[in-house]
This record gives sequence, C-alpha cells and structure tokens, in this order.
Amino acid sequence: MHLDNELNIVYDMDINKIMSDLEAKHPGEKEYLQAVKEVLLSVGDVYNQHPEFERNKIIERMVEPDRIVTFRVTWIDDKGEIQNNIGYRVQFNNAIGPYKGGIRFHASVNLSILKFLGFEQTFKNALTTLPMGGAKGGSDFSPRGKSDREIMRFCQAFILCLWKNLGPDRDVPAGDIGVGGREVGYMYGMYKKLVDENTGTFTGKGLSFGGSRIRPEATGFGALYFVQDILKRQNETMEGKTVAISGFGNVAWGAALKATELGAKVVTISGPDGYIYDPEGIKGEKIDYMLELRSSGEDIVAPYAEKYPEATFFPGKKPWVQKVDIALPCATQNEVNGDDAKDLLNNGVKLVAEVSNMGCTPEAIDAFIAARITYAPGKAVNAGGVATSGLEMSQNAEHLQWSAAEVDAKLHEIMHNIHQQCVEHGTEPDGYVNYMKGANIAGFMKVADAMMAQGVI
Ligand code: 2IT
Repeated sequence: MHLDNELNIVYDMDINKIMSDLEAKHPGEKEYLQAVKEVLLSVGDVYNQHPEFERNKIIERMVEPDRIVTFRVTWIDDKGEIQNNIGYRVQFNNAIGPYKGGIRFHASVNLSILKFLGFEQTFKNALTTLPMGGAKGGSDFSPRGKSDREIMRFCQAFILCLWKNLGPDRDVPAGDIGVGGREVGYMYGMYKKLVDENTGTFTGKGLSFGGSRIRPEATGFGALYFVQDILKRQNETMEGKTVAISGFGNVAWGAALKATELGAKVVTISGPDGYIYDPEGIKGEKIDYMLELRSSGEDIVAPYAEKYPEATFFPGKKPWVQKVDIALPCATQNEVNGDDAKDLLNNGVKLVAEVSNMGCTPEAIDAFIAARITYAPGKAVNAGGVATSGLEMSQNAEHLQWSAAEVDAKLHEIMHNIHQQCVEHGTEPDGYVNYMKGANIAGFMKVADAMMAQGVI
C-alpha cells in the first residue's frame, strides 16, 4: 500500500481484480493469463512503491499487446490440394525497441500461446540490455512429415500475408519451435523479394546472407553461461554434474553441447514420443546425431536407442524421473508440472533452469522455491538466443559480420549482466536468490520506465 502525496489516493495493486478483468476479456487463454499472473505476483511490491505507475495505468497497458495481426495462410500441398492455416503476429510492446521475437510453427499454436510468448519476450528482451521490444508470431501449420517444397510454399504464403507489418526498425522475426535456419531462409527470401531490400529483417539467417556466427548455438550456450554464473555464486562448477535435458531441437542441442564441454554428463533428451536415457552420456557424435534426428522431420527420439544400444527409450514418459543434479527443460511450455517437480526433488535435484519458455507450471515453481533449490526462469536463462539475434541486427545495420569469438564474448557479457540483474532484484532476506522474482522485477522496471518516459500512448 502506498499513499500518493500528489493525489492523496491510496494505491495497492489489486492482482485479483486485474486478473479477473483480464480473464473476462480473454476467457480461456490460460497460458497468457498464467504468464501475466506470474509477473504481477513478482512485481507487486515494487509497483506499489511507484504510484506514478498506477496513475499512468502502466500494468493495464503492459499486459495487452499493442497489436495482433491474424491472417489466413493458403498454400498448395504436394498432391495439388489446397491447404488453409491460421497465421498470427503478436506485436506486444515496442517501448524499448523494434518488435522482436520468434515465429512458431506447431499444430498447438493459438492466440493464448503466442500472447504468453510475446508478453514473456518483452521482459526477456529488456533483460538482454539491447534495444528490442517484444513480439511473437506463428501458425498452427505442422511441419511434421511435410516435404521441403511444402515447407517452402508455406513459408512463402505466410510472409505474403505478413510482410507489410515487418521492417528492420519495426518488427524483426526469428525462429522458434518448428522454425529453424531453413524456414527463416525461405521466409526471408520471400520478404526480400517483396520489399526489394537487403535490410536483414529476420534473424537466424544463413551465414552467407547476413546471419550471425553463434546464433544457432546461442540459446543453449547462453543458458549454460547463466547456469555457470549461478553455480559460481554457490562455489560450484558444471564439472561432473549429471544433467537431464528435454527436447531434441536446436535449443536442446546447444545446451547439450556446452554442458558436455563444461564437463557435465547429459543423460537424457526427449521428444513427443518419450525420452531417451543414456547412462554413458550424450556427447560427441551423439550430439551431432540429434541434428540428424531433427532433420528427419518425424519429431521422434526413439531411433536414438536403436542406434546406440547402451541407451534406453521410455515411450510416453518424461525425463524428470531420472536422478540428476541439474534439470534443463528445453522443449516447450509447462513441460515440468507439480508431480514432475516432486520427482526431481525426491531425487535430489539442485538446480532447475528453464531453457524453454515458461517450462515449469506455477505448482512446479512453487515446489522448487519452497524446497529452496535454485529455480531460474526461461526469460533470463534462454535470453542468449534473442540477445544474439540483437547482435545479428547490429551486424546487419553496420554491414559487417563479426567473428565467432567476438559474438561469443558479447553473449558471455550479456548473460553475466542478466544474472547480475536477477541477483540484484531477487535476493531475499535469508540470502536465497529468487531468480524468477529478480528477472521479472528487472525486466518490468526497464519497460515501465521506458513507457513512462514516452507518455500516455
Ligand atoms: O523465445 C525466443 O527468445 C526465441 N524464439 C528467439 C527470438 C529471437 O528473436 O531470436
């Protein structure tokens, strides 16, 4: 509660009221409402110390996207049949820079998911220290089992609907689940054809046309740099730690690569079909094999256990039942629930760092924090991906390409800085660092300050 001297009004953020108003306006959008609630619960105290935020309706303006573009994407499949999908771009907040965030192609994509991702992206991008606003886009198009030509035609049709809303200083998309280098290449190719300009209005591009070195590795590498900083504060290192990773896409690959390089043993990866447990560690050519598995387009990990008989495939199960020191969810939202958290805690897990966006449910987060183990949220841990996208934008703007060492050094510096912001804003009286609170407060304050400075718009 706070007495505002100027207006003599008592302010106190009423989270229940804000949430019920939001729910009435956006019924059933559970991921979006979940992401908003988490941030509001974290920032309540600092919000109440700033009555000017309330007077300017900062929260009410911040929780709604600036703009949503929705469009029908019509394309022709290999059989000559006409297919229809829905496409979206959620331009969430551009207070601190151009809209920036990935594109997701997955059958599960809907507005609730893209709004939660756009909301999270806004704070994540603020944490990177780079001038980028938040956005997210995508389609319910499923790349599973599609031919290369079908993927290309879909990407072209998608951009034909969206290109007018994009631009290097306006909105810069990138990849996410189902969108990697190939899809970015096809989308950028179509975009460039339409605008007839090489301004790099996409990140995650190929190295030969404006892409940044280290961008494919950046999300996983950045996550491990962040985990290294957490461990360093606890006088620990990655050396000898066992690690459970979920997923087997680009993010899981980068995380496995760096964790192994730092001396840890990665014992699991997973897919929609189940998980792989490899007691000898997923290292060397086995990490390269993840890329091969991914490029088959079938979205299954089972073949790993056929190729490497020392490994076991557990159909339909999640990896969180294995005994590990560190869990790195790298697949998708809400992939660690309350029961998974109990399993991890019962097996003595010490650190859970989300590399996926909102990888843990609120019940799982509460369980980790109650047990006083370290939990770090995706918007801090995985920010190295979008940060390196920001570095790609800088390289494009100056018409240069930096060395891998240069990009990696900047990525390191950015991750240190994010870790520092979390510690500064998230350290509790007993010395425990609540990384979720720290990340939410630091990201929120930066966006709120920028919105305040720019007036009521
Ligand atoms: O969730 C994310 O931060 C991303 N998918 C990357 C976004 C980007 O613009 O590089």
